[in-house]
Amino acid sequence: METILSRDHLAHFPAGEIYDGKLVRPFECPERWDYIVDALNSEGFLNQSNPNDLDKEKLLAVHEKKYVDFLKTCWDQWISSGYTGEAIPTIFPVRGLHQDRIPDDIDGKLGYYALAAETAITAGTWQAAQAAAAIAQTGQQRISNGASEIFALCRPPGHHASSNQFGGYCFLNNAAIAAQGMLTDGATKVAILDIDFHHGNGTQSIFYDRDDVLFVSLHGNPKDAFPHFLGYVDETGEGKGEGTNLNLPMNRGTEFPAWVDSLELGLKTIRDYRPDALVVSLGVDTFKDDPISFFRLTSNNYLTIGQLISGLKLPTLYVMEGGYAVEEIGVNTVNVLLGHINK
Ligand code: OKP
Ligand code: ZN
Repeated sequence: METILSRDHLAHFPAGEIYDGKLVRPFECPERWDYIVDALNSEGFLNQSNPNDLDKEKLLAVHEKKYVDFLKTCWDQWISSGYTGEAIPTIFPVRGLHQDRIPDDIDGKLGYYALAAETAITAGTWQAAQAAAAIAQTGQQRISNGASEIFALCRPPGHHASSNQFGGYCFLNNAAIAAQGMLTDGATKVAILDIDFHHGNGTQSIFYDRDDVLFVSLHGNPKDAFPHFLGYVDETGEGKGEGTNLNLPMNRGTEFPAWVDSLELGLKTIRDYRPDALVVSLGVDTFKDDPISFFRLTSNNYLTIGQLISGLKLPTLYVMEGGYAVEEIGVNTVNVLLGHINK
């Protein structure tokens, strides 16, 4: 299996995340990438390539131009406003406030385009986000050209980013860009399976009213888990998209037998949908020792997950999302890929 990766992820390394009433070192940190590459190397996944340049037109098929322009210019405007720290949103267009007036001031703009407050924008954020999107897109191009499985080692992750919002460590929705690219490049139907611990609210919202993308997500029950305000079972799609969104939330302490029951249901739904290709939003924050999540999967379980997904016999693009038990992230991620190719 070929991996697409880039060192440009290093440009995004914020010093602070709001957590526990403090600015802490972000859980989503650059060395996550190193642990994954080390594990790829030691398991013989030596076919590693850099991405092609991002196709801007395809980016704009998923994200609003104004939002992309905001991401591009945010840091410069932050600095020219006289700030010296990292750009963190502090006010949001919540209930009772205008939803549709975009402020000029950077504090207003940040809040307008933000989903949450933990995610800082820094000098290199746009460069890294663009590189991650290019990685997913290059993986997509390989699949569209006939590859059967590709690993897109994206960092920062993407599944919380909607067409016009960042947050949850995400800026551009790498998996959505890949899925949309597959459609543009000839697929009729694509399925996205999101197995990150957190609900992929951004991906869901991007495709919610469409019937050419099936979105299936296994995640911590939003009553108890980030992103808190989306990811319930009754969200089944709307309009033409009714019936093409499946949320499988699970409660605190969920272990593999129950988790895999949800996976089997998700896989059956994907099979019945008969897509031309599959995008997997691959997060390994379902691991028992993940510091911000509450499922109990073990390292061996990830081998089984890869095996089960490969049973779909679909061209499959794995897109890296979360995983914050940093020392185990490599083994857990590469176990999915090993499971997939060993069948
Ligand atoms: C990004 B991805 C938990 C705080 C959660 C944000 C988590 C973003 C996860 N107490 N903070 O889906 O892995
Ligand atoms: Zn996650």
